[in-house]
Amino acid sequence: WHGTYRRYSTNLQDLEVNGVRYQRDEFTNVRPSILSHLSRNIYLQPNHPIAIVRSLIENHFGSSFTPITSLPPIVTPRQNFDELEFPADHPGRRPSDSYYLNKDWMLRTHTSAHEIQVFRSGIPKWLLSADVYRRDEIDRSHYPVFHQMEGARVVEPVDMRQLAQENKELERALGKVNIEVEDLSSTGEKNPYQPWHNKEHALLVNANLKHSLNGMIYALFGNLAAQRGGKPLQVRWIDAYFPWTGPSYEVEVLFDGKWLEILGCGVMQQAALARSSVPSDRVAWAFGLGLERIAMVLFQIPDIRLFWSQDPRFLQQFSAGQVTQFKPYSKYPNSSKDISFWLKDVEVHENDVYDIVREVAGELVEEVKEIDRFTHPSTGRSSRAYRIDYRSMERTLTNDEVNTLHSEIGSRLRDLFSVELR
Ligand code: FA5
Ligand code: MG
Repeated sequence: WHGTYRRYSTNLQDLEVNGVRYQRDEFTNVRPSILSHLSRNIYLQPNHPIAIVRSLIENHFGSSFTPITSLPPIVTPRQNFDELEFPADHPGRRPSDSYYLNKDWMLRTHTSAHEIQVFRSGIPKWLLSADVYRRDEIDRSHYPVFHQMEGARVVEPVDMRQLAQENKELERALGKVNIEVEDLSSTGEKNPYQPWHNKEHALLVNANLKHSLNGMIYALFGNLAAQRGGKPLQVRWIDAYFPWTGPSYEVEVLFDGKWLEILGCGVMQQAALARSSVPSDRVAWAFGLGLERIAMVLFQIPDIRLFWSQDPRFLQQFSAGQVTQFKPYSKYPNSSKDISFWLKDVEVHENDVYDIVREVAGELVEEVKEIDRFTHPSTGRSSRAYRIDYRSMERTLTNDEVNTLHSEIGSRLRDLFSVELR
């Protein structure tokens, strides 16, 4: 992919963001259509569903957790990966998966990119919300820009006794509500505690993480009980792996008959925490959750692109502090078109195809699927085929309009990757 990718980036204009110039190099892969999201700040607009979910969570945790909402998205790979113990060859580092301005600067792929700096500032309990960027597939639940909230808590040895008390209270409160938590994790075995931790402290902090997040989940989803016909809210904890936490978990909520992953979390690895100059006798937990995932469920928003809509028919439906059911104004017809091509000398990564589609058609694309991948047995030539579903959330697209977009996508694929359209 590397060769491909170099060709791809040479077509960019000079890269300047907020008055800062970034020298292009072989890592550069951000596109203007992505950079245009940097100034939107939808998570800061009080009446926007993303901001409403953010406030619900902030209110649930209360004023002892400091909200942080102003950290810009351009970070170093060191912040996004190295400080969090990501190995040098981790796939997330590849330009095929992440957006780079150049080899030294990138768009954060998760809010965890700021953990070390926030711990370093000495704030013991905090909630950080921000836009994050990932090169990913295109469908109704994936968009290259989404929002995460990171939460963390650092506990000092002198506070452990109080933490035990707090855990009891949290557990008691959860016993009184209609929630069923299934713990499928194997903490202590395959998902071990850290050997250098005081075992008793590690157990208390781990339990506090679980109770705190179960409480938060109930606060968010508990009042949807009517939709579940009075059945308990089902939550499950499963083992996960993150390089900077141990034990590590993911949490899923049963919604509409499907398990929906809403967050990843764990007890901070002491090596990562030490990087923030946090004294070695403290133990911390951290989590990162997807605000869109939660907002889609709470507000019944069927397509992730809607969050970016500037249409008053969308925006005027929501107001601060209120969870209301989204009323679709209309579902406009879609237009499905295939594109297929022979590869020439360069491999084409599917994320490059998705970026070109977004670049040309933006939010007018609902989904892109690879429908065929074929290598001719005698000539050895390879072909690819993609199906692109065009649909506006706001109006009916004309045939001419769709044809123009579709042929522009073809031309760009041809110009950038020298593919031969079929
Ligand atoms: C992370 O991003 C970790 N930084 C979470 C974490 C924080 C772990 C602190 C440990 C300690 P993950 O890639 O699983 O993990 O993403 C976390 C959540 O973000 C997911 O559970 C999901 O709710 C949301 N998310 C991830 N990818 C997408 C996507 N493409 N679209 C919408 N939401 C997403
Ligand atoms: Mg995950």
